[in-house]
Amino acid sequence: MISLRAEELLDTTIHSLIIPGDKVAHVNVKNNLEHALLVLTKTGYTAIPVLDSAFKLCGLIGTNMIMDSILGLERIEFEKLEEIKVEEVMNSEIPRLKLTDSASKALDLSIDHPFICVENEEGTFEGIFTRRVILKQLKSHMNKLNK
Ligand code: 2BA
Repeated sequence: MISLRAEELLDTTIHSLIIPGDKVAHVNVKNNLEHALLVLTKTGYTAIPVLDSAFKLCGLIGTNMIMDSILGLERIEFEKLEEIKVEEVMNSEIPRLKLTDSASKALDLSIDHPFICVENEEGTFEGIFTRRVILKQLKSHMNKLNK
């Protein structure tokens, strides 16, 4: 990934700063929670995007949402993991970015969201913008200022 000056970084579009879709762990909206929990556990991420079969962005699912949905009054009802679909539990009220949005807008959203999903004009998933990427760019800029 290229290293940019701060003004350039904030003015630039997020296009060169995203993790591309083929490198992002995700689940299908029709998968059951058992599969989603498996993907989350194996990848180590706390939340990942939910897509439909046309690769359109539907929402996010996280371990906390899954655990909350199988929490009974006296015990965790693990047997429900197989019955419940991701679409019943996911959060579909999520911020979205377009490839043409500025890094400045993405930085604002990163304050409250560890990652933001990026889609193209047709709503097809393109990748994610993470806190890690923007922090790395800012750190590189600060290092240059101190030299
Ligand atoms: P979390 O899973 O809560 O991860 C928080 C931070 O911990 C990550 O920040 C990263 O620095 C580190 N981390 C966690 N799991 C990791 C792993 N398997 N490999 C390497 N580093 C790991 P960010 O990189 O800024 O990511 C922010 C959030 O974006 C993550 O939150 C996760 O929900 C999502 N994410 C990042 N990369 C992803 C990917 N390739 N696929 C799916 N989701 C991803």
